[in-house]
Amino acid sequence: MELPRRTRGDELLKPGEAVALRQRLRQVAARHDLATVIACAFDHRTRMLPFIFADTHMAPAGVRAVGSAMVDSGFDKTRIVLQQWNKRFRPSKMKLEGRVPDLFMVSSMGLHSQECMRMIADARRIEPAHRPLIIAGGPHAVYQPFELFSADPSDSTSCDVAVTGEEYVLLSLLETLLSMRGEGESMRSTFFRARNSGALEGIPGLMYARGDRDGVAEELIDTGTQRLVGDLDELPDPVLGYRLLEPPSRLETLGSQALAAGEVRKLSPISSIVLTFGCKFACPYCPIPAYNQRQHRVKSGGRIAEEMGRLNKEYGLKYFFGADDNFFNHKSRTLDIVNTLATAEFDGAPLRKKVRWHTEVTVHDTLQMKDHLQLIHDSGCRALWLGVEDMTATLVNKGQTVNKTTEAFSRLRDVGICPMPMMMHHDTQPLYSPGKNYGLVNQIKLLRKAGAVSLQVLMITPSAGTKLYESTFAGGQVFDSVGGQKVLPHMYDGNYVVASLHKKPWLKQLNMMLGYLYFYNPFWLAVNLLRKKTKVSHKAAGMQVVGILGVIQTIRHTAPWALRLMFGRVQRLAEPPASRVPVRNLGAGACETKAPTRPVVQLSIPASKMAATAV
Ligand code: B12
Ligand code: SF4
Repeated sequence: MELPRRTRGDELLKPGEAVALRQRLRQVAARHDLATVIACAFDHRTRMLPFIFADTHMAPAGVRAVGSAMVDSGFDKTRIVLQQWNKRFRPSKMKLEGRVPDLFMVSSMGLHSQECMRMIADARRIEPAHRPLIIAGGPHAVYQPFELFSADPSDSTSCDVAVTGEEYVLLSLLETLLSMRGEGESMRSTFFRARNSGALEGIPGLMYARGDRDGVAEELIDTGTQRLVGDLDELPDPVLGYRLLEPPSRLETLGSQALAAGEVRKLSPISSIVLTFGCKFACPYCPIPAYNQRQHRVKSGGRIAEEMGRLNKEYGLKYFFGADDNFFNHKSRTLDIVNTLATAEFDGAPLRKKVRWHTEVTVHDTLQMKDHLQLIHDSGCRALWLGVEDMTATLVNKGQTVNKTTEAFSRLRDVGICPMPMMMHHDTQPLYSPGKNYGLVNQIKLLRKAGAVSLQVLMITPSAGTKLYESTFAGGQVFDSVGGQKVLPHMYDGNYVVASLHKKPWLKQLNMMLGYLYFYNPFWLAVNLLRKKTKVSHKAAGMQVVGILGVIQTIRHTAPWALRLMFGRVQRLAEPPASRVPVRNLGAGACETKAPTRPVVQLSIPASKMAATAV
């Protein structure tokens, strides 16, 4: 099921609301002197293609945005810990400037949720009188907040509150809590008083538990869908967040100082940056349009230029990755941004000479922009990731065809922008189809000919918050365990076959490995090194090196799973994960009240008996 949308016309905050909230908080911040640790959950088992390098060399924008919002609201005593760099970090041992923080926040994607829960469990080891208020956020909290609460009396691993929205929701929560906080009172105690008095019910975008036992939910309160910041120029300055990063270490504790500005570029050479949010398409396997309540939100070109310039000046950051869903979504808005970037100056020098940026777009919109690609290159863009999915549009039709994809790729290459295709493998797609463009290898060959510089091949996998999510489970496609091994959250990354009706699901796993090997290998590395030099050919050779290393990691991680799929018995789920306790929904845009759901029912069908049906 997709995330619910607020009433039409009420999806966005009023202009200026986000800025005004931070101004109000700044007036009370000094009095409260909050210390905050924000952790980013990261499961190291996810380290493989397609993001083997980017995953640890790009300090995530989500935790940095939350950190920037805290600092911009006057709460300077804030530290960001990335599990990517601090694998052994133990919240139970954290001290910031000599004291246990008032707030412990944790951000997680669904696939990192085991690590997220491990950190929450560890933070709960701090005795209640000193324990920080535990706040969870990020994509996992947005799409499946109930998973952050325990309903099991023998296990009290729950956050205190999940923020199912963006910075504004968190800051609204803090404003309410600080307005009620007594002298010297802990934030956790204030939170419980606020919750019990009903003071949090008017803040859309929260989920919290009720029950007699701390950490064990008997009921969950969902305050409804957040209002979104419409004008992204109102977001806090991202420069602030980079000052808060914990330096990498093997220790369980925090260091005395945050990472020095001069070290940021070495550890996080790519900077993810918010440019736009939202996408006009409605792919049934994608949660993004519903998350954005069908809104397209943009930052102005001037603000983007200013941010890039300052991030470059303060930290030496040169490479930016737009956190866009579809940067070319709206032609005139895109042109406004790129025109500004192409002509912007920073400290008296053209910005386009100092920075390079990359982002995600669609094939369809690239062709709409075909007359402006040179301008886009001149504004600093050097690579675009395109959701090609299946070039024949059999899996999903976003207006892509073999000819259109080929045209888009060659036009991008001509102006010096690397086309980076993202493909989706699925049950009905064979490895090779003689004389047709349908097979995986046939399409990879076409993409390579068209000029693809890198490749992503992922198996279509159910994603929470999408139209297809529930029906994929109901259709018996989703595996619960294979050969006795449970499918764990970190395996929902598209690299593992965890949902399929193919009678030999191991073939799908093998196909992905072969697809990667067909694209990334020493032969193509040599070809790329030797072939005629073009604007992007050296980048293709570089990507081959990264890709070959990535393939080794990918095969190492996924080959044992392929063997299980071959020989093991597949147990299937009949329902997606759901809250085990009733969820009471308040406020606009909240889903209908759910009754307690039944425990997950499993279908047990030997893999050999499954029909080779399409997804
Ligand atoms: C850039 C990006 C990446 C980059 C960079 C990741 C990084 N290290 O920074 C790369 C390319 C590496 C990547 C990889 C993957 N990604 Co990605 N990625 C994105 C993307 C497009 C933007 C993320 C971003 O920077 N947003 C901007 C920041 C500011 O927003 P945010 O992270 O949502 O944070 C806001 C709120 O969530 C909230 N918040 C966040 N944390 C916290 C914490 C607290 C305490 C609070 C209160 C609030 C809060 O406040 C923030 C500010 O508004 C999103 C889609 C999107 N538009 O958000 C997908 C997305 C995050 N990715 C997703 C996925 C699935 C993946 C992959 C698994 C894809 C794959 N199959 O390989 C891999 C995972 C790799 C790995 N090992 O982790 C999913 C996650 C879905 C989920 N339910 O968890 C998303 C949401 C896309 C989608 N399908 O909807 N990704
Ligand atoms: S085009 Fe991309 S971002 Fe847009 S709905 Fe489809 S998958 Fe999602």
